[in-house]
Amino acid sequence: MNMNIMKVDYTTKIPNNVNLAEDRQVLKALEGWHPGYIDWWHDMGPDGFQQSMVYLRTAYSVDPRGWAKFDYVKMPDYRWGILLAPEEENRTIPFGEHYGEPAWQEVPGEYRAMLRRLIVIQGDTEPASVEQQRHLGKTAPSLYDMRNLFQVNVEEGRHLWAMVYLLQKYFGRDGREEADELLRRRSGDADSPRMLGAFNEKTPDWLSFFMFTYFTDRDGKMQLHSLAQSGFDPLSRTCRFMLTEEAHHMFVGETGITRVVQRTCDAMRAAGIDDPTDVAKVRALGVIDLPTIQKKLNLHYTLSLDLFGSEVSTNAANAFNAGIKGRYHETQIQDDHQLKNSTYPVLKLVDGEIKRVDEPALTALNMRLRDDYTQDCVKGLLRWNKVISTAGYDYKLALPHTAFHRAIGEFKDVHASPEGVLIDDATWAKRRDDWLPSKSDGDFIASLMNPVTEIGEFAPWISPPKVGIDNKPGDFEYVKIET
Ligand code: BYC
Repeated sequence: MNMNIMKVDYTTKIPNNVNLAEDRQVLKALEGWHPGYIDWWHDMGPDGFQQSMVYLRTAYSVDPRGWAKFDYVKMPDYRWGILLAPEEENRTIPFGEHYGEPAWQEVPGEYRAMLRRLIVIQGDTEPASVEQQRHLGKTAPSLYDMRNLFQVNVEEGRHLWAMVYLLQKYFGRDGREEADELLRRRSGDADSPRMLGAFNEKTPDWLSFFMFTYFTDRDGKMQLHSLAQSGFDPLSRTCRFMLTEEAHHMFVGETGITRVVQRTCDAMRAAGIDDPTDVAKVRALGVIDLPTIQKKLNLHYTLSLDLFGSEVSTNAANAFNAGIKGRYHETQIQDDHQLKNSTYPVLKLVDGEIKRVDEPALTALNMRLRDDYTQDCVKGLLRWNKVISTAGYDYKLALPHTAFHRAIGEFKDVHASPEGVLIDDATWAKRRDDWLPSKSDGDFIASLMNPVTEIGEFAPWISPPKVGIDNKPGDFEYVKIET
């Protein structure tokens, strides 16, 4: 393997392993974009704490055996850089009409618009999530959690850089314009919102943050995996490295929810509560009751399902045929990688009933990726339910049916219960607050969001983690707060 690509050049203003120093035009474009990025970070990045020293990891190499270093750094001084996974020698396009041809090192003219659209959509989600999470530092349940939030935030910033590099290097003037637009749109803005639904929602509290990093970052994982298969090699290499960082974000979500569930179960046990659905009694203990956790889960899971687009999609078919966006673990699938004659079962609304219908596999790619996603989601639920059953409670968190609470695809115009029973508007209106967080659920959670900034201390609604970041001890000062 080429060792130069493993190491990252940190002597330049923009750290990179793509030899930017000799790519004057792109370097100039990126240096031109940099001040706007820093302005955006100050305006829309974490609110407060910008002068605090945060114990962050920074990617120093793309070697999977050791790529990051931990150290105290002020967030605005974080070294955002361009990191691509090493080039695979003689890589070929692993699917679609160009199956088996050498991977492209330049953008193929005929697919330029399609590629640019996917890169822009991917890029748009990264700053969006930072904007959604910008107020959370102020209510962090511990310095450990605060540090994890900021780690996620700086890395989403880096993922924006990754997409902006592709736009500026491979798409000329319109790439530069798109790069500027990525700094102009704002999550939730009425005139200039972010592109995808879930990224315009609020992340009002830390339970939402954990749900978001569990469910929505996991959509990111699936989409990045699909793009990592791309015949456009620079995109593939960028996404492969992004996935390394992404893993930590989902860890934050999974362990965050585990710790909330753990704390709730511990508190219920200590108080001698046998019925976990006795919401008022559980809330009186100052912890989040399991039914409310289920509602938050319902919300974030379904918002994330919408991110996969329509179940049946010609966009998805075209991107696959073109060799631009593949399937999850494409190279490990045993088939023709062209989907010429195969079908895939899709849940559809047929004569007012939810039915499984075989569709051409090519147009059903979004559904397939979403199914892979759902399977991946289940793992966390097993873990959380284990905590609940170990505590002796007969209560199970569950993923709602895919027809429930949808804004995109087959079920966007109907209402269904979490079990997948179709219901009319009046029933929906009556039951909505039983299934999704209500205003009063939000107010209750908000009442618990009191910051805890003493070293080694945790808010009373969440358990401490089992291990520290970088194996640090429980009394480690993850953030040295400077106001
Ligand atoms: N909201 O054929 P359709 C991440 C639009 S997350 C609004 O159904 P397609 C991260 C669609 O654009 C991963 N609009 O779907 C996580 C199209 O509009 P146009 C981000 C939507 O195109 C946490 C029309 O509906 N990456 O990284 O097959 C923190 C018909 O489209 C939505 C990607 O998404 C929606 N939810 O699939 C930080 C990868 N869904 O063009 C980061 C790139 C659909 O006709 N994106 N529409 O006007 C894609 O692969 C696809 O564009 C999509 C949609 C999966 C998003």
